[in-house]
Amino acid sequence: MRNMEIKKALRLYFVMGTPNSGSQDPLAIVEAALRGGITCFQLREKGSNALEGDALLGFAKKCQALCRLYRVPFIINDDVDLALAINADGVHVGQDDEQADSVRQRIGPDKWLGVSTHNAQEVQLAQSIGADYVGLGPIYPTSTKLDASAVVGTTLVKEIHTAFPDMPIVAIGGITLATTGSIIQAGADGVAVVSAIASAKDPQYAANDLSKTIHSLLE
Ligand code: 3NM
Repeated sequence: MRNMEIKKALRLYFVMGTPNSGSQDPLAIVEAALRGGITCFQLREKGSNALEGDALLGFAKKCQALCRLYRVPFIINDDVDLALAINADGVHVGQDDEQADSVRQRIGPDKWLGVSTHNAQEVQLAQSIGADYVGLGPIYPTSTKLDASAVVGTTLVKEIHTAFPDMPIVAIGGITLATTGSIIQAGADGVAVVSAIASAKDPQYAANDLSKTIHSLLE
């Protein structure tokens, strides 16, 4: 039941922080993405000019309120204290962030825990410490995450989906409308994107296009 709910939420997973918003109002982008049909939102406040302290707390609360309005899960990247302070729906961590098993202990059994992974061994470890889903990437080259590891392609999605059929999988890294279909066909439950929505001329339109493509393949 929880697995099915998570797999559905992963379908169109929008990841963003204020540094990804260019000259646009970041909150307006989040709302446009929600109107366009994203199924999950992750606040990933990283990079130069990232918000901190009260400014971050305030922005996170505004994002959370919008997500609640649209009944979309609100996940915090790599900041367990913030996730606990505002009672977010979950936490996402990478391999270099706080150890996933200690994160699970701190957030308890109910909040979702996502872990970024790059191979079967990392997925196995994530599963053993009770991750609710794994991120796989970067599928394609991306300029959004400067320290992204080597490109894995859709081959890894197929391999992980076959080896861990119950584990919810979201693919990330350089994904566009044009490549979304092949990623879903490879066995991902959904795609996670930053720039395909945040840098689009019309984020609502971009999200809606992605949403229609994904739902037509998964219904
Ligand atoms: N994580 P875009 S790639 C946040 O490989 C993130 O784990 C990645 O941004 C990973 O959709 C990435 O603009 C950036 O390529 C994704």
